[in-house]
Amino acid sequence: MTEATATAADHDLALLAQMLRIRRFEEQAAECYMSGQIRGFLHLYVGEEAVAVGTMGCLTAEDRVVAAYRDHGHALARGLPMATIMAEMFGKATGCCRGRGGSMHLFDVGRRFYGGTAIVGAELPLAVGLALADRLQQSSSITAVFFGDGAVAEGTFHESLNLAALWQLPVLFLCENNLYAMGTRLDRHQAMTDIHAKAAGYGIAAAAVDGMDVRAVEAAAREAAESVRDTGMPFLLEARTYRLRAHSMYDPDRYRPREEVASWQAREPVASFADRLRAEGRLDDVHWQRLEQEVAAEVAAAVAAAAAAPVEPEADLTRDLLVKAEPVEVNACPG
Ligand SMILES: Cc1ncc(C[n+]2csc(CCOP(=O)(O)OP(=O)(O)O)c2C)c(N)n1
Ligand SMILES: [Mg+2]
Repeated sequence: MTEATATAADHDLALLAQMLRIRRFEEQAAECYMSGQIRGFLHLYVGEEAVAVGTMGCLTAEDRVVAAYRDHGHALARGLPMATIMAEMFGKATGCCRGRGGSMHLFDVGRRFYGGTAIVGAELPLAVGLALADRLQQSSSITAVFFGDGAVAEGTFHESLNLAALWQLPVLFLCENNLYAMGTRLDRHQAMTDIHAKAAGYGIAAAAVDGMDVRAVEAAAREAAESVRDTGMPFLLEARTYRLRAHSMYDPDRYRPREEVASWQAREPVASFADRLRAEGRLDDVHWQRLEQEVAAEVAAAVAAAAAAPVEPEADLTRDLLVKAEPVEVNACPG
């Protein structure tokens, strides 16, 4: 094996390991939810791993990342420690937001990971604002924002694309088109379902990619990120993917034909990439088992640490509150 092929093989195995970490983390999170250790909302990223993993490697540590509420995979791929994410989901003080944000609000300024946003479409103007700040400060960072097909129906999608193009802002818009916004299929809320084609209306370059294929995502994301860096202009990449679990833990998932789910399941990104690497002679059973064991140990350690961690002390409850506690005079505002 030449040095170049060895490096390519290592890279592929790293992609596989990242996707497996997300998959096993999500499966464990579902179990912790059923046992009552995780409460509130929980949206799993199972089936969509190739999108976050394929994209994140094309960004530098100085770039900025914004995600929607299905954000565990993005946070893991961005390098937030698994234990910190799990603790956050357990509502513990050792979580990345000291347990105040939970599953939908993972956040880490040091890693330039700005959410986790529960409001559909809210991630888009946030990303435009971050990119505007970077442009004004003449920074070379770009901002990548992940959003769902459901966000395309929001006004913020159009406003954000328009302003990013008008003000020439370095935003990589990454639409995770998994065909559904809760129970609403894309063709029931969009007159024109080719999401990337909508970018033309704002003069923004765009492409679509198979979001189940991590290599394809990586190649497309690299081109897209390079375009944003080289031109300073936005780019819209639509990754066509599928969530293999229900929308959230509350969703009975009765709106999707079984054959449809099965056809996407057959192409699920972790197993299909592992099969491909086996066929190429880059992965064998021993390696796969070792990988599974390493990931299982990391997940188990994250759960144990989260379970043992304290909740935030009561004395800290008013920490970070912006509103003063003094009574406000009613009708103090003239007119
Ligand atoms: C502004 C707003 N409207 C409605 C909701 C309720 N809601 C939560 S998730 C969701 C669907 C979003 O679908 P999509 O953007 O495709 O993301 P996916 O769940 O498929 O990842 C909706 C409508 C919300 N959170 N925010
Ligand atoms: Mg969706």
